[in-house]
Amino acid sequence: MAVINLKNRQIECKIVYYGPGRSGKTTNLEYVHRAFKKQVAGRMISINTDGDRTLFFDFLPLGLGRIKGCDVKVQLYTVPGQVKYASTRQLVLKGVDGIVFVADSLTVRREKNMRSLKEMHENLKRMGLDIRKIPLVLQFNKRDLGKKGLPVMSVEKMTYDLNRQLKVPFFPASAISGQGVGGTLTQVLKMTLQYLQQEFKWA
Ligand SMILES: Nc1nc2c(ncn2[C@@H]2O[C@H](COP(=O)(O)OP(=O)(O)OP(=O)(O)O)[C@@H](O)[C@H]2O)c(=O)[nH]1
Ligand SMILES: [Mg+2]
Repeated sequence: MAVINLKNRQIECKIVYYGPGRSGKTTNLEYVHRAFKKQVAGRMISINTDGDRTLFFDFLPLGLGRIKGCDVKVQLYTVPGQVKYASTRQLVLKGVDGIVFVADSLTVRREKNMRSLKEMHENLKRMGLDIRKIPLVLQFNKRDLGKKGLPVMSVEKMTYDLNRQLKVPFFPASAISGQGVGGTLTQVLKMTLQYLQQEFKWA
């Protein structure tokens, strides 16, 4: 839940990167941390990791400066994608204002993507949130692997699997090179701030 202080004209909101294990959520935040230095407002903190696996969450604070007269701060989080960390995912999702669902383009990860999206839907419902209302963007990550000869799904197939009902903005991406990372983040921020403006009429 965003913290909106109209008296001091300060807004703080929370964006969560959700998705199956190894889809590239932490890699997204690492790229943002490297490439958007001007907006990075503090250290990237990875709580409890095992190699490149997130066991609790990653956190990166951003400062967007003044938007419509308000000082806007954003907190980016990632969930741990491994199946066994279901309760941690619920915990990290608490108070979410906007979501990036990071799907893996590898064909072998098809089921995992769909299962994770379904779980996210259920977690949101449990928290009284509607997946069709919350600002949500899909990212089809690891597009580069197709060019390396690995079997990846077409954007059309991933759209059919994950977005035929939701119909939210989606971005092909390669988080490792940063392609599509900025576009994904910009879109979710735009949608989240618009949503908060409507909800809290701060503009
Ligand atoms: N080729 C390629 N590899 C990627 C890309 N994004 C991430 N990876 C690699 O995939 C592996 C998993 O990436 P992470 O960012 O740790 O994945 P995660 O979603 O945070 O995984 P969990 O923390 O287990 O949920 C790492 O070895 C990354 O380097 C990409 O766009 N292309
Ligand atoms: Mg991670």
